[in-house]
Amino acid sequence: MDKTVLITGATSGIGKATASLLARQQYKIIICGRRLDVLEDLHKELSALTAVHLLCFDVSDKTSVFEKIKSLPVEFSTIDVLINNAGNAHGFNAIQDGNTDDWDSMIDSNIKGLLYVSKAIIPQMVARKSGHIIHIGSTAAKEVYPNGNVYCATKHTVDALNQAMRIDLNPYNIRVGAIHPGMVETSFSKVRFKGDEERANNVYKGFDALQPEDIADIIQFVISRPYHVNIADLVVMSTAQASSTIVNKVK
Ligand code: 8X3
Repeated sequence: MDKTVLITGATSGIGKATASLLARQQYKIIICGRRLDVLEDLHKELSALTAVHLLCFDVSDKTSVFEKIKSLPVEFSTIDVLINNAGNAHGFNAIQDGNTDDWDSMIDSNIKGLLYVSKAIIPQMVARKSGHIIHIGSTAAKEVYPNGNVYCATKHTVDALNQAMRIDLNPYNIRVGAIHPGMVETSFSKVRFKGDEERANNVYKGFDALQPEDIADIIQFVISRPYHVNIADLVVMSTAQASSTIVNKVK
């Protein structure tokens, strides 16, 4: 496989599952994340399967994003697919009780980080008149739910940017699309609830939640369509989930 895929947030959850699946299918992959030790372990594991390069940076650190992407060795520097996956939820409070540091963190990674990484990679896609950008949004990009406020706003922005990039990049033959997962059993809720494992685990109890591998599978499907096919916008929930607030849980 001569396609190179760059994945942000590759150290856990959907990003890690996607890196593993694409490595098994011999895509060349660039794994990006903030935790060097985890990236190194993953690099070691996946190098047995395919060509892997790691880039350690925080997507919200503008200078670092541009420097690291510029530092890619020539054999990894042509990026065919960008997967904008990094992002998180911090806190779960009504707007009047929200923590402004949490708001900053979500806006910095989910919006600004996605923009910086895209800005660092889009010019080469424009020059080549080819490329594929996939945004990992959320059902929170499509509806707002109690206490979701700023997180939902950041994901609505991802939805808007997905549409905006598709429009602006349309003359350049670039594919742009988003996948919007519902509840996926990852460390997402643990981060949102600031380490409260019991509360986090309860989110995924009583129903068959989506697993990160389910979304990785869909990403692999999306990127392997013939080039004239662009999956523009895809909402994915577990069968038990009907909306952000309606989940059929066994009592
Ligand atoms: C994650 C899904 O339901 O917590 O983006 O918003 S949810």
